[in-house]
Amino acid sequence: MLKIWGRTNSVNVKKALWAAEELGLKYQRIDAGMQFGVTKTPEYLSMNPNSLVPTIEDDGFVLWESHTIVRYLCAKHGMGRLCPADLKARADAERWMDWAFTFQNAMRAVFWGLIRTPPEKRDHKAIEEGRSQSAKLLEVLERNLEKKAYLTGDAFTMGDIPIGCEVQRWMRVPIERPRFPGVQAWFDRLGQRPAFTKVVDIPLT
Ligand SMILES: N[C@@H](CCC(=O)N[C@@H](CS)C(=O)NCC(=O)O)C(=O)O
Repeated sequence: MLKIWGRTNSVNVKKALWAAEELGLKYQRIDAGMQFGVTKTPEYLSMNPNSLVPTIEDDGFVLWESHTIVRYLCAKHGMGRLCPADLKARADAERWMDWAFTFQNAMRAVFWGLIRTPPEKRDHKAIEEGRSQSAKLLEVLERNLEKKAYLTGDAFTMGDIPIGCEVQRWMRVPIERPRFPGVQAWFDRLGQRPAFTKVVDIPLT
């Protein structure tokens, strides 16, 4: 059975879990990272020398890097659906997957500052810079979603998964959010997917 190592509150672990859930895969999740440790053990380091989560093992094949895991699972189990079969449509989805890390970088100070740092230690300047940089990036997403239901068109694909996890953090942190009607409508659509509500849209910790 597919194994997925990683704590459920990690944005990058959520991507692997969401893909597995959308694909209806049976999997075993093993807690790892932060308070659970595990990632510094020799066994784990032999699978993932970065000492980070997520890592998966599928029939003896070990893989790390969350977006690559999503690509792999979708290509293996969802070709022509979650993984577009057409090369250009697939590249379009993959472009948004990679862009999700651009957005993650902008959001880092916001998420860590407001969710994982006690109020007296917060760097409010860094939080505001991250918020404003993230809002600027969302203008790009908004332009793409103005006339589309999902990132690459009418259908949900793997292109929606990484950025869906990143935008969930933006939507749930206590900040001022400019109005982005296209992004909001897309996020509401994601909220109708049982897999999203099960493993992604859980309280931020
Ligand atoms: N690019 C890597 C980044 C992985 C990463 O930074 N994971 C974080 C959690 S989101 C981590 O392992 N942090 C240390 C920990 O949880 O102990 C990926 O997408 O898989």
